[in-house]
Amino acid sequence: MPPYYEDLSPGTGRRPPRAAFASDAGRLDLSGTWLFRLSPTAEGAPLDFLGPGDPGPGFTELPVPSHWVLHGHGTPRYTNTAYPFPIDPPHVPDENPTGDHRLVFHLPAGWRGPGSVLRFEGVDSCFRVWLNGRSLGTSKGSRLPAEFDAGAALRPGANVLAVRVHRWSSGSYLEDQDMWWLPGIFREVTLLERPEGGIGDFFVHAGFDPTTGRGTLRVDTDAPALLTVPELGVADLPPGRELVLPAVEPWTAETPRRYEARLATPAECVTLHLGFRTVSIEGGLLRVNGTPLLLRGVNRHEHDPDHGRALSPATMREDLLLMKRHNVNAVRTSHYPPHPAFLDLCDELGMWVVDECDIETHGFIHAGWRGNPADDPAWEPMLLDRMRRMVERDKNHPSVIVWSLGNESHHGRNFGVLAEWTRARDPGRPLHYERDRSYRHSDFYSLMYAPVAEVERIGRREEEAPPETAGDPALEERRRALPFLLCEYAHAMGNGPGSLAAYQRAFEAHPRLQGGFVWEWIDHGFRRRTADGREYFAYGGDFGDHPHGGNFCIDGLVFPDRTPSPGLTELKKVFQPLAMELSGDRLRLTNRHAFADLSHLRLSWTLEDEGVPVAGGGLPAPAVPPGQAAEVPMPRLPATAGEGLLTVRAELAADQPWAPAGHEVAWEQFPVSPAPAAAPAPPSAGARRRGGEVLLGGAVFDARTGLLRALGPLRLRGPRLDVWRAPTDNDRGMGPHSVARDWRRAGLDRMEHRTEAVEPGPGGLRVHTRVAAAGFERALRVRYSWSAHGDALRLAVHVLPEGPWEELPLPRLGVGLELPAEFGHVRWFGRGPGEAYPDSSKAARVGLFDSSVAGLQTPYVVPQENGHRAEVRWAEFRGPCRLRVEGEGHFGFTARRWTAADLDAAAHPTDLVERDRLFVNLDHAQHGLGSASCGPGPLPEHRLEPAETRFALLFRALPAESAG
Ligand code: IPT
Repeated sequence: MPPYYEDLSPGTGRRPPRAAFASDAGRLDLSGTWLFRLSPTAEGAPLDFLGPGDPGPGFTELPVPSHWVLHGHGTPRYTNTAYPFPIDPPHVPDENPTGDHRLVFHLPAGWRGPGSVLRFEGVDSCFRVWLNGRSLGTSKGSRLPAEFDAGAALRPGANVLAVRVHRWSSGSYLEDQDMWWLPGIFREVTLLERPEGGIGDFFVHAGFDPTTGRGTLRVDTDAPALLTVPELGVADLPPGRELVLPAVEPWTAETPRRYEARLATPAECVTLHLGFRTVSIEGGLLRVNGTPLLLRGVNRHEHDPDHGRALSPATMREDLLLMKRHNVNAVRTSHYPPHPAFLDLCDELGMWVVDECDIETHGFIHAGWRGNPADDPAWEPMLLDRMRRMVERDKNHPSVIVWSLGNESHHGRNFGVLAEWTRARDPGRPLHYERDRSYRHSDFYSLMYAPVAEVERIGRREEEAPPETAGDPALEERRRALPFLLCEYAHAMGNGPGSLAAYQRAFEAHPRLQGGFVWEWIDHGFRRRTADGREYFAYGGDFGDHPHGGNFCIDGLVFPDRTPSPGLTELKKVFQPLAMELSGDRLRLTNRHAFADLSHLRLSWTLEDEGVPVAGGGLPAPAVPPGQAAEVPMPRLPATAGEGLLTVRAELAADQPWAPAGHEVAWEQFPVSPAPAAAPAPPSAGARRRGGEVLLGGAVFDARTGLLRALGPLRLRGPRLDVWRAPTDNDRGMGPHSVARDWRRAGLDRMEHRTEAVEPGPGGLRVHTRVAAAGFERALRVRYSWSAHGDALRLAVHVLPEGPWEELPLPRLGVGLELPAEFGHVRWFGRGPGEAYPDSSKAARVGLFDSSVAGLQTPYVVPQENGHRAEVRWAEFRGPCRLRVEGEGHFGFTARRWTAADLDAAAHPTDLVERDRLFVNLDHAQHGLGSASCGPGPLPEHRLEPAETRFALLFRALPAESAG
């Protein structure tokens, strides 16, 4: 007989799964300080802590819930697909860290002991439990509840609860999600009174018929319990009887209307919140209350930089508030059922939820999928147990609209068993499973990381049949009729993702595309400190863990501490549920909500002249119905002297549970008058040599290299061509997509400059150079043409690629220069306030901005190219004097105290050491971001192909601005 942690039973001694609910029966939260001891193996751990006497040696204190590896006992381990132990199912290595937990608790006076239940909300990965020395049972399935009968073992007064937790178990084979392996009792443990005649389980069915406005209500329960909904006048509805309510307000994620209800027997009363809604798939579309949905979703793992998956209620709420404030309307609970309180919050605040089962066997890919538990009948009970525990626990949540069978487990018969059971148990929710490309067990056609072009093809119903259905017309016909979801897309690793707007355009253009879920919500980094106390976030390998998946877990829209990344800011803009278009003096408003009209928003406008507000006011906000459009007249705008931009903002008119009044939901910017064309002044001076220098107006150049050395009082190292950027995670890419590897092979990180000619003349200075990498003939010929125009110095750059450059985009194309260290501030007119790249620029509006150099940096957990400000008209770099740069046409800039090579070499932001100057890049263009760290690279239009290029910049050294 194998030990319980290696057998194929999901557990022993457990009670049947049931709904999570709150009642007036006694509930004792056993969270707090427990005793803990770690043993290196399961076999060698003594059972000396079960009884009332002192436990054996080696125990220290540990908070519960927690993961012991985050409290100094062993280390967290991160792997993506690889199992951190040999593929030898269902066995695990002898080295199986085993944590013994012990708590003495006191039963409150008056506790109704018989029938009491011990409930564990989540224990990773397998455990056995004893109460007062009596074994109650065992369980596997880390992110799912387990209940044990405790009544017979319970005593008045002091009770000894002992829990032995094994880091590895047969269950671990089903838990190969791309995340940290974090053992422990990481969710609450409670003791529940189960009064005789109380309520064991119930299933509320609260439907809504949009054509009549009627609600239907039925509760199935194992007790003779009666349902009362005071607000609806429902009193004592018996189980199993369906009631039709003439008028109810439906629940939707946009309008999360709930009705408080009581389900009661004489012995117990449960409080619940009903949400009336009906989920269906009709006409090939996922609908709620008859209306098709567009899911603007994210994949959410549970992660906290200090506590791992032991999340506080405040952190769960913070996630939801952040999501709602960024126009996210859907969550896929990748890849396991979340803490049950999270779903309560989704019901309350409004969120569409795809609830995913705790099943992933991804590591079998490294064994050619041989022995995959998903396809082995011997594993069926364990898989089915997980599905049942999820469905039973979460079935009463209106927010849960789809059940997902799991993630990345290839395919197999057991999914058929799960699907069949679930359909029978809950016909009211469709099923999702992505990896079985026959989709026989899924009600969605679903993919991950498909490129925009493929998604569009699917939208037009022009996709090819997957091989799994190609030979089976009936199956293929079924698949073709399914609604489409991208269960993962836009890999938000490091700087990125790009192309969010392009995906959204596709989703909005084709009804069959019902949206998707960005991968992923949060960077799974752990807070650590350097020896000298500076904080950083650790990732795979930083704990000496091996094998490890490096920083592949740092792929979220928020940083580990939940600071929104630029990617989330971009997502908010792209997801905004209100589209605005200006045509003439009319503003067209398209309401992209599915259920809410626009009456919760108020509109305002601002006219800016060269970034300075000159006029503004409110606008009437019509209550445009969901999915419809209306026009409002715009006031007559005054003329602007310079570039005029109109910005229209929509903000919350009143406080919402998820954001205060004034929170900006949507905005749009419209150019209303172009920048006046400045007639180029004729050159005011010629260039002449003086010793080793060339003088031109107020500028001094090195006569040998042609580089600018001084401009008036300002000493600098002159601009010269720069094509390199510190590769982003998306540049590094995964698999075949590594453009960064191509760049390095081509030597773009080590370009050398050869000055061919420095030619002063009456019209200015011409410098000819050839820029190329050692070992290669391909080059960029660069001509710098400098001319003086009063106090301004103009630089026109001409770049001509030479030799074979095929298929090799440039990271960036522009010039780099160095300023003295005292330059620490930038003011600019262009896109801001945040960074922007060609395929991630919607969130940055055009305006006048100001930042310290430190404030320009985005602290990606792994340093990489960042902080680029785009479509800049002019910028002033400020120090003892000002260097003003104006573009003839727009340019971009970065300014930092380290080089691209420094950024490239750093593993954590704390590795970056400030140098003695400011490194400024003035870019004509940057390569897009894409999301090739797992998925497609930038779209063709956002690739920076080498081509003959001309751009021009105007430089001025100006005195520092006087205060005030
Ligand atoms: C997909 C996984 O489902 C997800 O958990 C995560 O690992 C993501 O990739 C990458 O971060 S798997 C897919 C790339 C085959």
